[in-house]
Amino acid sequence: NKHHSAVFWLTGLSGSGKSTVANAAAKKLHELGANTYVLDGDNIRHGLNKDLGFSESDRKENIRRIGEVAKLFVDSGQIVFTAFISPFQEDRKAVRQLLEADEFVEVFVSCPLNECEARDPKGLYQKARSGQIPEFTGISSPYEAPDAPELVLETSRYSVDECADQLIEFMKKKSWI
Ligand code: GGZ
Repeated sequence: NKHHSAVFWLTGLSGSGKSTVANAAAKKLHELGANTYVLDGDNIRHGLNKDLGFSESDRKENIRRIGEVAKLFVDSGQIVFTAFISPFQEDRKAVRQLLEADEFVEVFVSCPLNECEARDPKGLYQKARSGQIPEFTGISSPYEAPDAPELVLETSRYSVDECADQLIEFMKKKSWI
C-alpha cells in the first residue's frame, strides 16, 4: 500500500493555479492514505527564502533551495508538490538532475497570460502593468515554458478538480499509488 515518493514540480505563470491544483491533489492523495506535502510561497518565500527577491539570480537561488528541500522530503517518503513560477528552463533542469529519473515530474500548469491577467487574484498584474512591480513574470520578466514536461495541466480548459484528477491518474498509470 506504500506509494512511490516523487516531486511533482508545477511550473507556470502567477495566477495559473499552481498552488490551488497542488493543494487539491494533495487532499485527494491524503484521502487515499498517501503522505504528501506542498511547498509554495506561503511556506518557503515567507520563511527559508525570505532573503530572496525576484531578480534573475534570486529566482535561481530560490529554485535551487526549493529543489534541495524537495529532495529531502522525497528521501523522507513524501509525495511532494512544488508550486513556484520557476521561470527558467536551466534552473528546473538543475533540480531534475538532483533527483532520480522517476523522482522528478515536471508539470506545466498552462494558462494563457491574458487569462491569468484577467483572474489577477491579488491585483499583481495590474500593479505590474502600472510599473509598481518591476520584473514581473510575463510582463517585464521572461517565462520559459517547459520543452518536454511529463504532464500539462490546462487550467483554462479544466476545473481545479479535473486537473487534480489528471495528476492522480498519472500516478495511478505508473502504479505509484
Ligand atoms: C512574479 C511575483 C513578483 C514578480 C511578487 N514576479 O501569484 P502569486 O504572487 O502568489 O505568485 C507570485 C509569487 C512568485 O514567487 P515564486 O517563488 O513562485 O517565483 S519564482 O519561481 O520566479 O522565484 C506572485 C508574487 O510571488 N510575486 N513579485 N516580480 N511573481
